[in-house]
Amino acid sequence: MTGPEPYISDAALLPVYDKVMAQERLDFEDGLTLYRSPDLLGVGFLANLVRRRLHGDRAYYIYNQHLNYSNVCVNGCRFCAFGKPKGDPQAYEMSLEEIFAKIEARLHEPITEIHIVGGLHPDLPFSYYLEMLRGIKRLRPTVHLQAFTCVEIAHLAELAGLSVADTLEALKEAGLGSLPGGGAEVFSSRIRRELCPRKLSPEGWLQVAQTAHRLGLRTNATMLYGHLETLEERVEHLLRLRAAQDETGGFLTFIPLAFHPANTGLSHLSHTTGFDDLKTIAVARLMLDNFPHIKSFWIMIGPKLAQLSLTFGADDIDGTVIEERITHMAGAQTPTGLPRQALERLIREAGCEPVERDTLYNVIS
Ligand code: V47
Repeated sequence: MTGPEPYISDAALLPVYDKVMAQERLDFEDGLTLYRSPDLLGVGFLANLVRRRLHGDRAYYIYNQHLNYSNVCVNGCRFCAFGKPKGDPQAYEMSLEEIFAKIEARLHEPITEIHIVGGLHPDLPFSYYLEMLRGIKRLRPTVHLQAFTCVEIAHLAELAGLSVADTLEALKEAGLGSLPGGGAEVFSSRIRRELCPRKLSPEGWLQVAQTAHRLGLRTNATMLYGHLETLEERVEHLLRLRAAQDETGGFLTFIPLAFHPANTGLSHLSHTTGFDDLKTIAVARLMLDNFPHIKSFWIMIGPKLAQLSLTFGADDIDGTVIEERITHMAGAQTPTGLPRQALERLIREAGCEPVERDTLYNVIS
């Protein structure tokens, strides 16, 4: 290769190319330049340079099971079709027996992670959450429990009358392995006022994540994009995550979440476009230089785009999933699960090597 010109047609990207080659940190203006550039292939080329530097041609997936134990939620976020107030005809909460039956029904499968997320239930006792983790561990002693977003953790701490650190310690003792990345949405006070005024603040979300890191728990991070946020607010969100990661280093994976409008308070909005989905993955890979992994969640952007994202900065396409409600309540047309062979085929045909991982990215096969 003589220079980047055959791969980059937008001259505005050339200074960013120089920084990427020199492994220099990108700043707010670089983030905006990347987002504003019409040269998607150029931005993808830059993100792919970083992705290959970190992971070669490996692409990860996991054999996991999702469990959404209850959709009862006191927050009422406008972008969410999943959460319902208590007493709503569509509200549900699983008993511990129902949860254990769901785990038992799939004991014959080589599941390595159970991903557990729910709404903010007003009155389920803290013991319910502890017993949930303990009971699942009894049934599947070696499984990794990735459970409860930072928002749920703050809510449980309040319910239990404990500090966040003591809440996390108690959950860890009951079997908690790591925290999923949900609930971050966009760290903009304007967006939070408009869409989720009752939700844990950005500072609160970051504090829970960093407390978890200090206790030795890894956590993920997300950004819900494609609703009312500006490009500036997206870049700001990424920079706040990067600054937090500089301090505690416990974030494992960043997952951009494409907004699904159906059945939400924003149902008049359109879906995200493929261009924006790929661009967002690529910008995340380039800005989050201290995040080991960028995951495209195929449930939200579809298997075909998730496959393409593997050459736009993503090194992970999540997993088998099987039963997912948050995106499907908001109108997702994707399947609710994919078999291992389908995931491996997507990865292989993208020119990558499929690597089955556990939650902490230890290689399984
Ligand atoms: O926090 C809610 C988002 C999140 C909608 O950590 C919506 O590996 C799109 O965080 N359209 C939960 N998104 C899911 C989540 C997640 C998913 C996969 C992997 C991981 C991980 C985390 O879903 C919520 C919220 O930000 N969400 N409503 C909607 N209408």
